[in-house]
Amino acid sequence: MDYDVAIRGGTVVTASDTVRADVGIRGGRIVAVADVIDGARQTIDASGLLVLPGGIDSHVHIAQASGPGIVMADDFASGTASAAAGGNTTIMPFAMQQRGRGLRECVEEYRELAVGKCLIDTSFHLVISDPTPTVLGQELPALVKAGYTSFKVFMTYDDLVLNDRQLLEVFAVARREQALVMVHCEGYDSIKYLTERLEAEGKTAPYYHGPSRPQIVEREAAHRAISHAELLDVPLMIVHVSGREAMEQIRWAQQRGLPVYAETCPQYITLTEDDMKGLNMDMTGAKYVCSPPPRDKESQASIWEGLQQGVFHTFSSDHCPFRYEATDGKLNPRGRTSFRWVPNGIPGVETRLPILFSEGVSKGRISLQQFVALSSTNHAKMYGLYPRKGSIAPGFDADIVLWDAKRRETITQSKLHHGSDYTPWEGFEVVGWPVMTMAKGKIVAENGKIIGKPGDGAILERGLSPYATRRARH
Ligand code: DUC
Ligand code: ZN
Ligand code: ZN
Repeated sequence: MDYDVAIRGGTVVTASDTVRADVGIRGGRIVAVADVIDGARQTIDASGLLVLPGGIDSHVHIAQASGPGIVMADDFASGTASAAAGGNTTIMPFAMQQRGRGLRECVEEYRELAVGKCLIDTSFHLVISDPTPTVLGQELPALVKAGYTSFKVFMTYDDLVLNDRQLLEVFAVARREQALVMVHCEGYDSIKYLTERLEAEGKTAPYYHGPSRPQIVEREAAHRAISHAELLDVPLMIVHVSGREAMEQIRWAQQRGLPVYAETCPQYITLTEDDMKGLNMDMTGAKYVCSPPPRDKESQASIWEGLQQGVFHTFSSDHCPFRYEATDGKLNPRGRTSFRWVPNGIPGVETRLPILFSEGVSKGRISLQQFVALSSTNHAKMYGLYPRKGSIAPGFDADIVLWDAKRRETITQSKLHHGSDYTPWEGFEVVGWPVMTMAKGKIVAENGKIIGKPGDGAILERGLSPYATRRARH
């Protein structure tokens, strides 16, 4: 048998096993995992390296408008290049409906931005912000059938928030179509109330982003979303969980047997609210403003507990890149000074895997199997890409990252490929680094150098999530 590529001498790690094996690739797919693979046109020496399924980041924002005049710092070329350099082979951004517009036309616009630009495979979730009868009765069911099998709803933000009645109506469609609903759990009215109170007290520095949306606000919304989902008997994915309070709601639901799933992110295991103080409460704190906000050390410890015990299924970046020093950036948000105008979100698609590996595997908090599950396999399973993506076995796409588990690196902006002009992890030291990323059998990034080309990545439709089909098959 002949192969296009053989990856030889490495240690193959999946969500269930660690084995010394070679990997044979033909036509962009894995066709053999064996003791010895000879007879390949190209041989890659992986001795001393881990051979992992490419990272799947199921929560990123690319080229999304974020209010008037504010656009994200990554387009699909830079966002996917950055992802690939960080060891990822698939990303899942959002196609966001703007209020007053049809869902289908918004989706088409996002697709247009992505087609021909992506270096790695890309698959969209939807965001529903205007659940009109046409959206719920026609557009959404048609889009689920067309492969957009997950969608996000928000419980906050002026231009995105759904009220309880609307949430229930969207959940009902998810149940009927067996799509997976993702929820941003933070309570709109509480945030608005607290924001106005803080501003009236003159507390407008970026630091007060945290006190304007404390854990109680996230916990209340998580409980409300879980209750609505239970009422309608629909599975739920709660995204970007920041700390103990919301996590305990999720664990409570899971212990009652409810199909409630959860995601967390690097910021909630490494950053704290103090980062938003910047230098002496100046605007540099804006570099860490994201929602929900980073919490405290105690919350970080609870998130680790949730990662270790399986409360969390996915670990995503929530890459939401803005520039700091730019007219559309975080330093001078729309010419205003209050934290309320700082765009919410931080870049992180390229640093997600090194941070989880270093803080998790290198520090002995999670196993290699848990790392692979949390960074790749569970994303594929959760969002209908399995068994095409998310593991190393015959039949899977040859989406592979060669990983140096011993390599020490210091994260710094000059090493990264995203469109932001900073990283929140400047100076952060990690042990474990991606040295080569291969997507569908072709090298897309090697040692920080981008080799792939825009258009190499496809826009993928997905199957239904087995987690959304209620009597779960997973
Ligand atoms: N929610 C996200 O999912 N990403 C960035 C900001 C936000 O509120
Ligand atoms: Zn969100
Ligand atoms: Zn997000």
